[in-house]
Amino acid sequence: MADARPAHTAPPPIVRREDYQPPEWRVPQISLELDLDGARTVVRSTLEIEREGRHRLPLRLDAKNLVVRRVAVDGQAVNYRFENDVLRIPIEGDRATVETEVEIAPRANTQLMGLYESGGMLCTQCEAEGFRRITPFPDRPDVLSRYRVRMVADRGAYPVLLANGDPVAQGELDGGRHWAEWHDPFPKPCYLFALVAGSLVANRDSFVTRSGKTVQLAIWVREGDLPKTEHAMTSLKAAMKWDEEVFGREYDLEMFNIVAVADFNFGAMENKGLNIFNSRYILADPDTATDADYDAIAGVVAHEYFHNWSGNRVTCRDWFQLSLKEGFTVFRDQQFSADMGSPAVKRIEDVRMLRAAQFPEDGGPLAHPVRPDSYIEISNFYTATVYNKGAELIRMIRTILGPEKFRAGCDLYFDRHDGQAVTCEDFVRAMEDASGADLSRFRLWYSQAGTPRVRASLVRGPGSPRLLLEQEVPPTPGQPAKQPMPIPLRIALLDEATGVAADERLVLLDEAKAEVVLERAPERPVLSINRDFSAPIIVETDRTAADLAFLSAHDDDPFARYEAMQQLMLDTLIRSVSGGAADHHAVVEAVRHALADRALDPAFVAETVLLPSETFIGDRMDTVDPDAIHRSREALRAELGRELEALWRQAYSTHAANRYEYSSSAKGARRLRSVALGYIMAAGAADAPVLAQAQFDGADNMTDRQGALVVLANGDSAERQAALSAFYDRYRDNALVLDKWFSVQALSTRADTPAQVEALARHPDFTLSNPNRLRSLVGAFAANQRAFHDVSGRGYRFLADMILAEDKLNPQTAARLVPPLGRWRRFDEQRAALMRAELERIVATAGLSKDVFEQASKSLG
Ligand code: B3K
Ligand code: ZN
Repeated sequence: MADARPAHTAPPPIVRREDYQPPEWRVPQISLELDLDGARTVVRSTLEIEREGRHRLPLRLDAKNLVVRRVAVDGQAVNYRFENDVLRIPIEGDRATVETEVEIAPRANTQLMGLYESGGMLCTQCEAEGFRRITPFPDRPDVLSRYRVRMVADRGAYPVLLANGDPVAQGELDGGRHWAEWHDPFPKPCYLFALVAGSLVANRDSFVTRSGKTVQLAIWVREGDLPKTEHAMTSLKAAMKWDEEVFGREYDLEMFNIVAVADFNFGAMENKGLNIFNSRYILADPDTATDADYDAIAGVVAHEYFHNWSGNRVTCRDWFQLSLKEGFTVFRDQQFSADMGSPAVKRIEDVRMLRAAQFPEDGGPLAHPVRPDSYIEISNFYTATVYNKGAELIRMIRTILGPEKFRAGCDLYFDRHDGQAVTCEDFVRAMEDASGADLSRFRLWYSQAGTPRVRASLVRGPGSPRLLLEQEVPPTPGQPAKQPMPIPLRIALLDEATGVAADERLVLLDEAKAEVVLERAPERPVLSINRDFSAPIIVETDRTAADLAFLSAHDDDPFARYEAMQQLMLDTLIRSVSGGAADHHAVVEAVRHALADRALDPAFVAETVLLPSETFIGDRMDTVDPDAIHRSREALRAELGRELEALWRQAYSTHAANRYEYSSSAKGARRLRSVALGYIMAAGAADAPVLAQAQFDGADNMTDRQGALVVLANGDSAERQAALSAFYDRYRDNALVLDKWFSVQALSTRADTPAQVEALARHPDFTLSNPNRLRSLVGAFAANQRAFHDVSGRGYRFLADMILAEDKLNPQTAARLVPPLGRWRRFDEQRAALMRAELERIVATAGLSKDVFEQASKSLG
């Protein structure tokens, strides 16, 4: 309960971007000595400090949950003040050596911030403000220091001792103890500090950089996990090479270490030279990881590696600038994954993710700009807006500038700011300076929240057709009125007679309204717009079902082709949810066409024949009716299943499982096969459960096995329970696979899912202390629209109970579960009242963390 707010106190303070002040003291050098032990660790630190500017202020060090044993300045004990988590130390001159000695208790650290224990090893997490839980320090990203770290520990319990940079010395001590010293030559902010101590083994490899330097690579895991590290290692080497080729960025230390830990608040952490990963983004073999897991591992390994330049060499001035490193690095990892596989499928996945996570955020009470203006707890701002919309901003800059000028802008940014802590503004200015472009209005994308809506209609002849565009940026909390944004729209006209695209161009819509005359138009033009999803917006057009069906079969831009199909499905579903006649004909024919088109990549077909999710359908409606959406979507699924059953069966057998192989084509085949199985099941075919059971039993890989399990778990065949039990028995000792077992049930489309989930929360393998397990059950359930929004309100009550229980252990992870309750405005009165009541119950709870307080109180807003 370390960070709990006492009941009935004033709300916690708000930090504002406009209040930024440069640091009063610099710390060019820090030496740390840690006497490591799970129960009690002693941390001695020596800071070389320098006064910045002309002021007489004391040295201000952040310190949280530390037992301070000694503070000395230039060797002399001093009188210091320690209140509200800040240590104030009077300093006479402009330079001094400040020593502190503190005690911490890693084993008692359930928040997983600072130094903590996971599975017997000790590891750290410092971003954003965890370093203050290890030692007193100016814990802000614009204080950059060179680190020397000496670790002392029992050799039996902690045979491996790792820290940032390169190892410089090690030795033995009496009593079975040993020590190791590491130096990191690159000045860094303290959020990039890391150490690991434990019983670990390494998968070792090396990489020769393009300038000929050999870098030693190691991925550290627990002994039995070594065979599962190959894919992560392959991905790391591919990422190192790609960053040299595409961005001209080389690695800079002699050594690059990655450590996998089981208990971790998010995906991974880019600590300089010592990345620490949630084990789910490292460990994979065909028996335990799906193709999606393999892709995620490659993406996250690359992301953390790319941070070495976009984040570490050039870092953030303050946490409001978080997207400077995160948006840019997500963009870089997306480009990497696109180059490693299918760019079309990757783009579809990224947009699906943006729509599932970011659009709802942008349209709800927690909406904030990519560069936020204020926060109570910065951990709450590691959001889809900062990350994924942030990546879309970088992509739009690239679209506007073109690839060559964009690359020149990146080069200038890295050259100009190497070793500095900078702002989003510095990034945009480097782009302008290198390209000559004027991005003044583009800056609105950083400051204005909300997803712009663009209405587009094509007015056909006489004469050249005209494209009428109109944009609107909705009000968001604190931003009632908006300026029009500069929106880059890739458009083309397709000739209805030939299917050929003409007059592809980039239109920059930067007024509220615009009219574009399209001169080189074909006779019967059909509009293709926001091609490749050139802007993160919602487009509304007056295209007919026939236009959309035509585009879904002919558009030469794969994303636009997928999008046309989605729009056709969405229009059909929304009409039927709103009580209109359910005319499924156009969708059935468009899907038939996609399945029959032999020229298409099976991975693309699998994406394009999937119906929009229930949540996405809800997002496009004025009031979400979860039950009606579920019914309409299931009805369309069933009809697609029945009408096209022969084609689904054909797709299923054409892509029949062969011996497992990890390749793009094998992945695409597995994906389409699982989608086809889902439709055969939806058709109600009598043999479908048997088919699924056979796939489940015969699978030689997790993708096929889980694919079959999902289909069975959604139904009520006799095979269902058998498969769930078999899966559990086979993987009960593998935490990452057991997470899948929980998720599959939490995401089930069955009517009894709320009750099943409540029961699973009492299962002996469920625990609040492991964030992966918590998310696998509770996070997945909250994403299951129909189950979570059960009209009884039991889903809301369950989630609130879980949030309150988790908050006592791990506020950061608890707070991430709040947003689904904040969507109450989108639902009918009865549900909205029930959701609000749970939020109110949360806010009224004594001892709530500021993390959960911020999310829950803003959600009521
Ligand atoms: N930078 C870390 C995220 C840290 C989250 C702190 N609450 C991982 C990443 O984005 O690469
Ligand atoms: Zn990142």
